[in-house]
Amino acid sequence: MSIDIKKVRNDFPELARLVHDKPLIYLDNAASTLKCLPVINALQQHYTNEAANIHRGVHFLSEQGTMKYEATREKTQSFINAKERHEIIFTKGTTESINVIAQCYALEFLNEGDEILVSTMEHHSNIVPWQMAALKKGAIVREIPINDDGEIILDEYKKLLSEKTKIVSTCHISNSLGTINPIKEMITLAHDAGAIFVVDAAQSIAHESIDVQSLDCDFLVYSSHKMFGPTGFGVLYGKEDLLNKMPPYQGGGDMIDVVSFDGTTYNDLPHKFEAGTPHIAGGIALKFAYEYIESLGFENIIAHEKMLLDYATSQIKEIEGVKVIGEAKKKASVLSFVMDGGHPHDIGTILDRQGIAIRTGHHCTQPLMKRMNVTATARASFSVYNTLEDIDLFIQGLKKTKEFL
Ligand code: 7TS
Repeated sequence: MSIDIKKVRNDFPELARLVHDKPLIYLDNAASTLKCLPVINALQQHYTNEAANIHRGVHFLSEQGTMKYEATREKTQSFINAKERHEIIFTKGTTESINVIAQCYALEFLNEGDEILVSTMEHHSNIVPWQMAALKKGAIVREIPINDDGEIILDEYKKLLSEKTKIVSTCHISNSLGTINPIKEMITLAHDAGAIFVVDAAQSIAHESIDVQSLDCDFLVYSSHKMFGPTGFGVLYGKEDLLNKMPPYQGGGDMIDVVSFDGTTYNDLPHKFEAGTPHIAGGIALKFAYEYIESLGFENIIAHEKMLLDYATSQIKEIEGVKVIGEAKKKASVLSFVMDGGHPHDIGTILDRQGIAIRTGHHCTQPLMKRMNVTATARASFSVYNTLEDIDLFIQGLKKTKEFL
């Protein structure tokens, strides 16, 4: 079976719209994907017919909402193959998930001189929360270096690991380079050194099959909006024993057992980490994003995106003065580049006038930009609904841009 591209494109209504009177060519999928009909329908259904608060009501709508919301937790468990349903914590997204770990694990269990390792290619949300925790604890955030192709240097990583290392946190796939990191090997090495491992799966969740038990990662985080799901919703997977020993993140409704001025006790997992009314519609709709991805199949998604990346890479390299940033041997569907004589923002703006959406800038990875000796890149990132024609138009657009500049 392969991707039925016509059908897939029909499942994403936004692809039918015009931008500046041109058909939309959406190549900014690493920032956020478009939304598929089952997700849109679930959101509409909730707000039209089923809105009510969950977890606390005895009335029909509240119970129905609770069931649907909790069904997404069960689906999440099976999607990433977590051992327990209550190891799935719902958050606002990747950023919040990492902040939960930094504040409830790092701040709680790290001591002065302990080390947290993150790689050069991390998104700021996988650097800054660790720095904030480290600053308070006198711990040190150290950088796992990468080579010129944008790959983690495993020998350097091994050298950095020591009894001081308490946490290692890296992305599975880099948002700026597309590099697929050897996380399974890195997790084993971290565990051998006595450290826990956090996987930032923001860029991989829609592009690779993930099995947290086989990886044996301690935490894994991602955002729903990068996998055809709603914004403002995300996942924090954590091993039960770690989540149990962590204090709550925020205080409020739902996260308590008994509240009293003599002392409050907390709820069990997962609710201990889920204070307040969540993004109910978002949670309910995420289930449909998982099911949509499953209906396509990761084998087909990977094959389709690889075809797009290989074609786009070969085409872009034909354009004189264009340099690809990030040439890892194992790459996902992200193509970052710079062009002689053209600032990435200008490239992005000119392409936009042709209906082509790409991202430009530092992509929230300033240390990486410095390492690659650029201040910014232009980045095209592909998803399962993109076509070879999209890439032809993008390449034509780039050639026009080059003439213009
Ligand atoms: N980690 C990685 C690897 C990411 O790509 C992103 C978002 C985040 C964390 C943060 O996710 P959020 O959903 O909490 O914001 N990356 C991008 C991007 O590449 N362009 O815009 C957002």
